[in-house]
Amino acid sequence: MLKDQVAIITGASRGIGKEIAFQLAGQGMKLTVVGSSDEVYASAEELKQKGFTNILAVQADISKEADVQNVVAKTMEAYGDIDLLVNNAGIGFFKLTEEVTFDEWQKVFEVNVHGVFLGAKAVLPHMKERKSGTILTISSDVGRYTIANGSAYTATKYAVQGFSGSLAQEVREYGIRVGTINPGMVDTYFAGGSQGVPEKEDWLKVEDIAKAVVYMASAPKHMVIDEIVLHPLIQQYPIA
Ligand code: NJP
Repeated sequence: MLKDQVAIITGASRGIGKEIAFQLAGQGMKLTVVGSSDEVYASAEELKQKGFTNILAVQADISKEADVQNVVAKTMEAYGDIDLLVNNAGIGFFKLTEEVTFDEWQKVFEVNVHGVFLGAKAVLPHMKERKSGTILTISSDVGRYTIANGSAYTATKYAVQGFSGSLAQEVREYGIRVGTINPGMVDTYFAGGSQGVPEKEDWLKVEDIAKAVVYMASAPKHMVIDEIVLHPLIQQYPIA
């Protein structure tokens, strides 16, 4: 079903986004992979080494409107269509509120919230014209419940939930589906961490999240999966 369709995946340099790219390429999709560092080119190269041919890498900061517009323009130029946007890129940090600088607060909102808005805004005209498309955002379980020492990050993910829910209502009549995937702890490089370390052995794996993306994106046209929440068994949810 996804074969020959076109997907844009943000934050595909590493972690969850990179695995989403591999799994969507495995479904036969044509991809634009996005990251703010040149690591995104290495990620695209790995995909090509595996034999996937329709892989376009665009270095772009999703918090900058011109960058996001460029991603969409390059995708349209290369493939002529956009079926799926996966808003995956995100950053986070965990500290007491009084220790968060205003610069840090602004930065996490710029990437996690503004980036999601800018991505959706840029693909919507194309999807509306075709009366079809899917916009998925990797949000978080903390978009659904609050935690201590993470007020800035939590606030961004609540914002993303609100945005996605509202957008879903707005674009339903155009055949466009909007959903969120809300994971608990995933073994990635998130928040300056390392992937594959023993402490994260029981955490969710990037494959778990990527499979949820494939499932949501390949749902039949008459159906929208609004949200998937998933956790490692070791993680208590919801927090009392
Ligand atoms: O993190 P990481 P994850 N413009 O650090 C890119 C959510 N989540 O895979 O820019 C464009 O391994 C960056 O690439 P680069 C989380 O909130 C996670 O875990 O080149 N791209 C890299 O490819 C986030 O929304 C957990 O450095 C930008 C990628 O983003 C999503 O999962 C739990 C960018 C980050 O890879 C993926 O995070 C949860 C920018 N401005 C939600 N800034 C978890 N891991 O436990 C960063 O609930 N990137």
